[in-house]
Parts: sequence; C-alpha cells; structure tokens
Amino acid sequence: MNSIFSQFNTVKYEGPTSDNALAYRWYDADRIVLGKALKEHLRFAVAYWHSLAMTGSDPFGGSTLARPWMGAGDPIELAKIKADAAFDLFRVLDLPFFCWHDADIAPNGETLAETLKNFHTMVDYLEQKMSSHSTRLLWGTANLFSHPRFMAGASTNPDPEVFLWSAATVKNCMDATKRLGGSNYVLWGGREGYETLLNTDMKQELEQMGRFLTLVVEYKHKIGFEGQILIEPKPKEPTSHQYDFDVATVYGFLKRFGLENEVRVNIEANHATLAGHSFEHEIATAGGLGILGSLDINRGDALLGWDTDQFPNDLWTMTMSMYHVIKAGGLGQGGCNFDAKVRRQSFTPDDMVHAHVGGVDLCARAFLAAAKLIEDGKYDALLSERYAGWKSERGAKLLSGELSLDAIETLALKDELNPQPRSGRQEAIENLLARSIYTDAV
Ligand code: XLS
Ligand code: CA
Ligand code: CA
Repeated sequence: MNSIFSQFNTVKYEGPTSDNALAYRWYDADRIVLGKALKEHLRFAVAYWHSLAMTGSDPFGGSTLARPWMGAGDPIELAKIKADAAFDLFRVLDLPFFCWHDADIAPNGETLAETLKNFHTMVDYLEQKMSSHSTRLLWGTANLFSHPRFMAGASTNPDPEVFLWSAATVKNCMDATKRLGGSNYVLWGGREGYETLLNTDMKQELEQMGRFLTLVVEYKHKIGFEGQILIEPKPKEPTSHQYDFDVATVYGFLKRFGLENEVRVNIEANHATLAGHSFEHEIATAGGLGILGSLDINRGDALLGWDTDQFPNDLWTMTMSMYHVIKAGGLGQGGCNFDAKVRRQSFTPDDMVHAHVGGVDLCARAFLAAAKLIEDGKYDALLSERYAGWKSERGAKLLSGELSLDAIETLALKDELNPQPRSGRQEAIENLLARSIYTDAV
C-alpha cells in the first residue's frame, strides 16, 4: 500500500560518523546499556495527533500540511488512509510504540453512539494493522477538549451531561487501549481548569474531577487492564489556570482522593517549562514521590512562551533528564512519546522523518551520556560527599523521628556546634558534566 512515506527506507543505526542524514547516529536499539537494550529503556513512541493529524495551522493562519487524508471524502475511508500512512511512518522510523487520542484515529459522529461506532471501526482497523507490524501501543487517551461541548471542561464542566459524555468516552477509550495491548492510559486535563474564577466554583469542580478519576481507576480494575493510569500535568493553556498544574500539584490531588498508589504521571518537557520548572525538576519530583510513569518528549521556545511542542535539541537538558529517569528506577511500562510537531513551514514528508530521527538520536545520546555519568561515579560521589553528614549516626537519628525538638536543642548545646560553610562546587560540577556529556558519550 502506497503512502506519503513509502519512498523512505527504514532508518538504520549507522554510528556517529555516518553522513547519511536519515540514519541514527546514537540510537543503536539493541545496544546493552545498564544491563538492558537501549530500546527497552527508552520505549520511543510516535504521536498520532502531531505526526498524522496536525495541519500546520496556528492562531494566525490555516493548514500548511496538505495530506491525502485531509481532503474531501468518506470520513472512515480517509481515517483508514491516515492509518495506512501512520503504520508506514512507523516502519520507516522503526520505533516500538505509538500513541493516540480517539479523535486522531476516527471521525466524530453526530451523536455519542455514532462517534463511538466510528471509533470502534477504526480500533478494529488498527488492530488489523498491528497484526502485521511490530509497533505496539504505548498509550491511548480521549480528546475531551477540541469539540465545543468541552469548552468549559469535561469532568469539571458545570453541566453534568458533559461529565456523562466524557465518562462514556473514556470507558470506550480504556476498552480499546486494553484490546490493543496498550501499556498505559493517559488523562490530560485538556480544559479542566478555568479562565476566570468569576464564573467558577473551584471546590465543586475538583470534587467532580476526583470522582471522575476514581471511576477510571475502578474501571481499570474491573476490566483487568494491566497498564498504568497516568495524569499529564500542565499549568496553563488552553485555560489560564489548569488544575493539574505540575507534578507536585497532581500528587496533592491524588493524595486527597486516595489514588497516589494507583495513578502516576506522564511528564511533558514543554509543560514543565510552562510551569516555571525544568524537565529534570519534574522528573526528579515524580521520582522522589514514586509516581514517575512516562515522558512526553518535546521542547518549548523561550522567546514565545507558549506550548510550541518542538522536537528536542538540547543535549544538556535531556542528559540531566535521563539521569533522573535512571535514578528513579527507569520508565518501566512508560516510554518516551514524541509529543512534538514539525514547524509550519516543514510540510514535506521528509521533514517528518528528519524531525523524528533528530529527536530519537538526541534522547539516545542523552541516555548514553547519563548512563556513562552513573557508571563513572564521580558525579554521584560529589553528591554523596555533600550529604555524608546525614549518613552519620547523628544524621540518621535526626531523621528517624526518635528526637523531639527540645531533645535536639539539648543535643545541639551539648555538642558545642560550629558549622562551617562549605562550597557547593557548582562550577566544578558543571565542568565535570560538560566534559562527560559533550565528549565521552560515544
Ligand atoms: C497537550 C497535551 C496533549 C496530551 C494528550 O498539550 O500535551 O497532547 O499529551 O492529550
Ligand atoms: Ca503531552
Ligand atoms: Ca504540549
């Protein structure tokens, strides 16, 4: 079957010295690193919504990416042409996973019943495609934000009819994710937030959101879905205040509804920066709280300050992010999903291939550099030395809870304390990391 990607051979690993623009230089999928193949650590996924459904439009102009499935015709037939192209792109990139929203793979209908019928027709088609391809489903999700009915939110909508519609949709998306062997089910709170508090009962809306998530977790157990349920934090856009602001906020929400052992997070790089954090900060926070689930790989544009979803290109940031992933015990059932889109002017099919090749290589190179840092041990030794006091008998006692505040006062006076400032060694650490990241990664 011909598609816009048929002209491309499968991208192969050719090593760092290759001058073939469409080869992997760093992503040697089967290379064993820290006891496991690189492809099993990273579990790369292609995002259906950006790579197949995105039109190139922005707030100032319409579509620039004219794809064959975007013209006039029978909506299901067009969705099948899109699916054929998707699996052809997966073949070219040779990546192990993909992700979808219901609305990316199937057309909306007039009613809920018709929308669900279209959806299941396309899930059947994807199942058939997957039987002859090696690409698996990393996660499925529901688009509960594009249609006007969701303009005031999905589960947090003031109208319970929208809650009903959304719950029925998520139930069907979870069924489909399970059927297609998905490793995770993601909930991004598209319009779960508010534009103005003047028309918003925040307490009421958070109750609704907690109930919705509890229903999702109960249903996961009811159908025996073995994937993880993931919430994707984002601080703003489209609403000015999104309830799932960042990892720490999500953790507080999960604790409140008793779901902290049931739900993890899918962390997106550009959402981290929109929240005023770094990607590695969000990963380290989730790692520390034991809720790291999966990653959405991309970057923002510091000069624009909105969710530009560009392919990543910063080796330093990605290396430190991978370092914290490894420290958190890895991505487990999660993976690295390219929630990234080509720029508006990059409308040719080869732009799509170049974008993924660069993103894959950047992440693979960063992972290799992070693994090397850990194996080398110098950086970890500097950190251990900085906190060595807490490993002493006195440090351990302070953390154990056996000393009250007044007992600590007695101890402090008895020991005639005289703590001396010590260098934080920031520049020495930066130099150590720079040497390792930019020269030792091969
Ligand atoms: C939007 C989000 C979205 C989620 C899935 O900003 O990144 O694409 O990843 O709904
Ligand atoms: Ca995302
Ligand atoms: Ca985004």
